[in-house]
Amino acid sequence: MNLTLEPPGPAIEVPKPIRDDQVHFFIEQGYLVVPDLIPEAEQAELKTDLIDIARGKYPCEGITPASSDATDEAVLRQILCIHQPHFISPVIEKYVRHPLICGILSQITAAHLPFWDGSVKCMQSMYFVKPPGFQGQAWHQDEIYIPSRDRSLIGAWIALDDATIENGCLWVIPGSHRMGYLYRQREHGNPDEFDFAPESYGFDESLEVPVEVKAGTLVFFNGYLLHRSRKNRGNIYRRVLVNHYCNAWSLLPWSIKEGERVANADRRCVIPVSGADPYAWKGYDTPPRSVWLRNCKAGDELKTTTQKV
Ligand SMILES: O=C(O)CCC(=O)C(=O)O
Repeated sequence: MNLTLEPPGPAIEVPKPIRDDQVHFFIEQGYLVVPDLIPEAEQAELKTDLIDIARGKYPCEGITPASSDATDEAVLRQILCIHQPHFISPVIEKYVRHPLICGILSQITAAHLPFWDGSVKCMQSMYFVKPPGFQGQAWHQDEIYIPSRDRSLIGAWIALDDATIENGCLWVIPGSHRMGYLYRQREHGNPDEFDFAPESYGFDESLEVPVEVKAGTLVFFNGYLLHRSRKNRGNIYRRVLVNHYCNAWSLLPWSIKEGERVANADRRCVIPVSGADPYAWKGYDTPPRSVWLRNCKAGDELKTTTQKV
């Protein structure tokens, strides 16, 4: 039953790649690991695009093109993370719309709601490079940063290197998303382990589990799930493209502007990726030609660590 009078956007058909028990695992635990989703050729395409972005292939604000005689390793060595690479790179945008990933998203993103038709939109991408010696991200819940209206924010974390405890894999607290509680935050006071973002606290950290995965694996996690990653203590990079999505039926009151009300604020720099966008009549904002580079240098360790790209 659809009572809306405004025409939705065109329907985007996607496959339904996972089983019901996997959908239920996600609803219950707040995360889901799907191995072998991205074949080696696609991983290689994403890794090449990372170098291209960092070398300035796509002219934009936020990237100073590296000199042509710099090695790939030197180009990546200073980068913790590139925010919103899909704004500038058609390759990253292609992976935002990856049919298998979006198919899974159409099964789980808002599967906790009694009524949902599988429609999903994307609002953010982040390309973590995380070279050896670089810090991780302290405990947090993504909905602190990108609020949805129905607890449907979801990260699709694409491992492009094996992610291990040594090189700073994700750690999660299974089930911590269930009540939709947002934990308090404070400065973490541990700049060697974590980058500058504050940490959530007020819960039993001993419940955390590491999510060690092979390259090509997808880790999906709900926006209320407590998660963190530690410093890269290995000697290989830990590259991950993580894209964020939510139910297309949810408004997106992200970065409220002056004079705006939370109730109807709705950022429209979004990409529909499955089903139909019920708010298509609002149109879409053109993304700026800019990215934000997070350089979190790990000081002198960088100069001495042997690094493999
Ligand atoms: O991959 C990481 O190190 C952290 C990712 C993360 O915290 C996120 O995507 O919200």
